[in-house]
Amino acid sequence: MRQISRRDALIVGGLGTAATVAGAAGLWWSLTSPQQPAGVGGGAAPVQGAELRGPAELRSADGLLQLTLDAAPGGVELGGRRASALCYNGTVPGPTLRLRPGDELSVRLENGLTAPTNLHLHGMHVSPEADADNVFRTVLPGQGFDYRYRLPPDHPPGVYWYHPHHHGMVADQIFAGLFGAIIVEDPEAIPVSTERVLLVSDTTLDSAGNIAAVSPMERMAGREGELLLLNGQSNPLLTSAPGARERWRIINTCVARYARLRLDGQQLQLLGMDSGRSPEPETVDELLLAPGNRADLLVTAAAGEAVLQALRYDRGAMPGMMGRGPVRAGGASALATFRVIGSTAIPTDAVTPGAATSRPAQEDLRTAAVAARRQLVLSMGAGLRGGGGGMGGMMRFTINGREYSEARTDTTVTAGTVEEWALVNTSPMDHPFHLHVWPMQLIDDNGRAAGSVVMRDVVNVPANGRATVRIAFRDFSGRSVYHCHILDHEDLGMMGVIEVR
Ligand SMILES: [Cu+2]
Repeated sequence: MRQISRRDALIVGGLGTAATVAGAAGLWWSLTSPQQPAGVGGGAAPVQGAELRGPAELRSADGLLQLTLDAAPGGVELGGRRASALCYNGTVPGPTLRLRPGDELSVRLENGLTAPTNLHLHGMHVSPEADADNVFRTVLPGQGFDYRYRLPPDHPPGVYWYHPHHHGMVADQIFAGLFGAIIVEDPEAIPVSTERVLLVSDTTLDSAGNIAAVSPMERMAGREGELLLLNGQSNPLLTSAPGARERWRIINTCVARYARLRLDGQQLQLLGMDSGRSPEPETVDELLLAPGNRADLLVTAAAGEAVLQALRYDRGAMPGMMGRGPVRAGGASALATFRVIGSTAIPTDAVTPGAATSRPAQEDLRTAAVAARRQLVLSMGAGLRGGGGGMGGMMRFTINGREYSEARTDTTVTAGTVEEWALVNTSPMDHPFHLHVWPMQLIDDNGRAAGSVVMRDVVNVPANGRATVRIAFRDFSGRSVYHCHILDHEDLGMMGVIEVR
């Protein structure tokens, strides 16, 4: 492995502080989520405590949602500071799309950026081909493209999201603001007093309000921004009344940051994660959302003020580093403040827990006939990326020893079959594994067998650990991808091509 330059070492994981450097390569740093600094990027502290804003909502009617998404630079407020970001339709996050199973979604994507882009519907069970969820398509600057997606009539309801997926630029474009929520509505609405769409993101602004560039070291670690944001705001205020039952749709859109969430003093019930549904609401104290994961949560409000905390999560350390750095003080960052005031005004019979329990039964692949078993090994290694041209000093990020190549098909699957994949992580960092189009059922999570049907489209594979999933390759055929959802790792090559035929 080539030595890491001191310059690289000084720009570390979103801390903005110098790492311990003992000789050029004697560097170590923790990938624990950093505490949100009080003031960043030129000394201006993020403005906190404003009332939460929600993105604009666009809803399908008569089975169709038709819209234009303009991806372009724009001036927005991030954490209360003026920022030059990348926006969909002028905002960060972009508009929320509300769809129903069986709908058609028609999106005209206009590329007003200076770089190529495209569009991916994360977690959606739609075709990966032609003008649908085709990540191999490129939309050049100044050009547009008409995407058309048809949701199957039995598409799972839940929380999804959209973002660019042009290989090599995914992390930069999402870090700069290109993401938005998709809600696929339940067949029968769950009665709640308030529904909130909450997009967790992070980014770093320089003193001029531009999105900060990141170093090769930050890319290898997976960048974590200095500003932790909820709907583009820093620690916004959510107000509610005692007894209110709220539905929170939480999306972790961060490039690399794990969201380990708590809301102490309030009752939380998990309806589902990703496209997976709990058979009945599951009481939880804490939620871990890897990058890309979503939670569908019921919050029953109790009087008082609670802080939605993002706790530190240790996702491992870079390989090949020596010694241990200092343990940093501090713990959680405040993602939002939940203020519950006033008198109980919610008719409790309208929000009985039973009203949320009638979930459609999910198929259980644990008893399915398995047509093929595969092993996918996620590795980080010394050695020069792509022969070393231009990216000297970068570690290799591979799946089964290979870096991503669009031209190569890594995995060929027979349409209609069920496969079992062992996801093996030989590196000392966690990698959240994402498969497009076809949801994964978690069978074994690092030695713990799943006790129920757990459907995910992002499965965290812990450092030096493993996970086993089963996948039903139903409904759609075509070429698509799987990859690490630390999007810097994806851009660096930790992605493979699957063809279902
Ligand atoms: Cu990774």
